[in-house]
Amino acid sequence: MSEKKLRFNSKVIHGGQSPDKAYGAVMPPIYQTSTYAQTSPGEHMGFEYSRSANPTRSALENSLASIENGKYGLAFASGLAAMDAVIKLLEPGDEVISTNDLYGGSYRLFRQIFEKYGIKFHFTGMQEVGNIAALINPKTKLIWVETPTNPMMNVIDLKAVSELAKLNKLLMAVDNTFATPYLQQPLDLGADIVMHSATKYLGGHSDVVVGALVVKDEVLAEKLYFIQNASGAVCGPMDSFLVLRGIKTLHVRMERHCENGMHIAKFLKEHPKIEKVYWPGFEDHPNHDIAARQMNAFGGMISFIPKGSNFKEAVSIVEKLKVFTLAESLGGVESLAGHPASMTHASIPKNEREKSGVVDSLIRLSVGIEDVQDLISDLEQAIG
Ligand code: P1T
Repeated sequence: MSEKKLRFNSKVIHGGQSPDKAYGAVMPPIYQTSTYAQTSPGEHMGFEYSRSANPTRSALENSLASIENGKYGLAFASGLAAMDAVIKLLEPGDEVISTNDLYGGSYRLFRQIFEKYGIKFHFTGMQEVGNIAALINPKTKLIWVETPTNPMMNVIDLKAVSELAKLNKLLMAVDNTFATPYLQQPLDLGADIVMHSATKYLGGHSDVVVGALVVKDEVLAEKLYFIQNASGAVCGPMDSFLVLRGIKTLHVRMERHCENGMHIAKFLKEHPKIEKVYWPGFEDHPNHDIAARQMNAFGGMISFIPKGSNFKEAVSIVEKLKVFTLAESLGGVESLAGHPASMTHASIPKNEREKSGVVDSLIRLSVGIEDVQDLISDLEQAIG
C-alpha cells in the first residue's frame, strides 16, 4: 500500500521505513560510524561522512517527514539546534515576529544569540492575529509560532496565521513540540516549516536531546540541509535510533497523555485551593474553539496557580511531589512538574515573562502515562 494512504497510527510505525538493505533488519541498525569506505574518490554507497548523512539518521528523518505530512525531514542535535538552523536562513536586517509566550530557551536564542547578528525579533500575543499583522513591515521575513505555548497553553490559529504569512510572502515556522503531529499537523494548515524538540513527546522516554525540522518545499529543504551540514549540529546515530523507536508508540502514548491530562486538569479546576488552571480543553479557555478545530485532543501539558500563592509556596508544592518528578523537560512517559519562573523560563527577564502570565506562583505539569489515580493522590498530598 502506498505510504500516502496509510493512516497516522500506521505511519508512526511504517512511514518512510523499509527493512535495512544489508541483512533485512526490521529496525535500522545504529550505524555508529563517522565515515564510509569509497572504492574511488566520490564513489560510495550513498554515504560519505556522518555529518552530511548517516543511515540511522536518514531513517529517522524519513519517519519525521512522513508523520508530519511533509516531504523532507532533518534531525538535529537538539530542538534549539533545529531552531538555530531556521534563523540562519535569514540575513542581517531581517525581522521575525514570534509568540510572546514561548520556551525560555527559544527566547534566549533569539535575543542573546541572533540579535547580535542584526536580526530583529518582535514578540506578541499571536492569539490575536491582528497583533501579528500590525508588526509586519518590509523587513519581516519569518513568523515563528509556538502552539500550544510553553507554559501558558495559549492556542494560536495556524490557518489564520498562514493566510497572513502567504499574503505577505513570509515564511511561517511552527514549533509543534507540545502538540506533536498526533494532535495537529501544521504543514496541512499552511505552515512552511514544522520544528520539534524531539527530546519531548517524539522521543517520549526522557533519554535523548534531539531536534527536528520538516518541510514540503524542495528549495527550502535544500537550504536547510545546507545549513545542517555546514553548521554541523546533527543528531547522532544512537539518538536517531532512540527517537525512531519512540515515534513508533507516539499514538498510544499520546492517547494516554491526553486522557490523564484531562482528568488532572479537571481535578485541579475543582480543587478549592487552586486559583487558575491553564488547559485548552476547558470550554472557558479563551482559545478553546481554535484548539477544538485544529487539534485532535488537548494534550497532557497543564499549568496552574495555587490560590493566594507566591514564589515560596509554589516551590514548596513542587518539592512535596513524589510521583511527579521535579525536573526540566516534558513529554516523557513519566510525569514531571516544573516551576517555569525559576527553571525553564528563568532566562526571560521577570517583567517580560510576567507580561505573558509566567508569574512566580505558576506551576507546570507534564502529565505522564502512569495510573491517573496515583497522580491525583500525589497532587492532593502536595497541595494539602
Ligand atoms: O531542549 P531542546 O531539545 O533543545 O528543545 C528546546 C525547546 C524548543 N521548543 C519547546 C516548545 C520546548 O519546550 C523546548 C525545550 N523545553 C524544555 C526543556 C522545557 O522544559 O520546557
